[in-house]
Amino acid sequence: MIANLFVVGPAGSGKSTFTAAFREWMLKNEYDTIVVNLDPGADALPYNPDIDVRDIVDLGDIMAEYGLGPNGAQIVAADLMANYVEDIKRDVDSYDSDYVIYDTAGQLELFAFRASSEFIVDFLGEDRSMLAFMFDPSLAKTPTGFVSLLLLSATVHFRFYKPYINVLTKVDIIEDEDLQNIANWSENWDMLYNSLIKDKAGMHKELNIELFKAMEKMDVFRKLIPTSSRMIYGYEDIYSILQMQFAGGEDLEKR
Ligand SMILES: Nc1nc2c(ncn2[C@@H]2O[C@H](COP(=O)(O)OP(=O)(O)OP(=O)(O)O)[C@@H](O)[C@H]2O)c(=O)[nH]1
Ligand SMILES: [Mg+2]
Repeated sequence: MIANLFVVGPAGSGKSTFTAAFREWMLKNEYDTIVVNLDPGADALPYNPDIDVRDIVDLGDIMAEYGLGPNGAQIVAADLMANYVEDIKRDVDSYDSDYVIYDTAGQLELFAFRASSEFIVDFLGEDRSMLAFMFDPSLAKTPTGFVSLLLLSATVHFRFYKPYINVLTKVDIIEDEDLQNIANWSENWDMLYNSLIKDKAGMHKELNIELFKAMEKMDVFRKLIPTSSRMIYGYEDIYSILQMQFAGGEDLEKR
């Protein structure tokens, strides 16, 4: 195994579609890759998972057994997954695949803020894991939305303490002007700061300065990788980052 990529992000940000499209790109380029669905609440997936946690943990059963509604059952399911992590790892290992992409729970907090997830990521990914945090352009196109997502991705990083990348999804449906703004903000923090001040004129300037200083210290500023699952765009960049992180940039032999 070369690398494990855990795809995380807010509900509807494009995790499952990203997972499907990245796998397609990897396989087209002959990189041995499997996909694991770690979302017990997934209804329909845009890919056929090689390993599917829904085969192990069934939301309907949990609702019946514990007398819970769908939200409570999702929480129990997220924690129950940890009990089966050895089985999942055995399945993953049996593929002997170079790359493993993990699609995670729809609601970010189910993945990011349960103690069980930390254990699951450490156990499955060992020391070869990276997180890919999805930025939905509908939120990222406003300065406050962009800063909120930066902070959220930093919080997830803080929880797992693994290398991470920030990915902008759905660039095929975003206006050119919005895309340009997001690109500028992701590369030039002064521009982000100025847009924030303009957008929220009433916001206390000092507060923003302190917030930005803290963000800089936390190293949350990083370039966003633009992608589109519709256009299969941006996946070479994701692959390159994985290579840089885990294989020193060398393009390893295809199988
Ligand atoms: N146009 C376009 N739509 C996209 C893209 N990626 C995702 N979508 C759409 O965005 C919606 C949400 O995508 P999903 O992949 O289900 O997002 P998710 O984060 O897995 O969602 P949950 O697991 O339900 O939280 C779907 O309607 C997708 O078709 C993209 O690159 N381009
Ligand atoms: Mg999903």
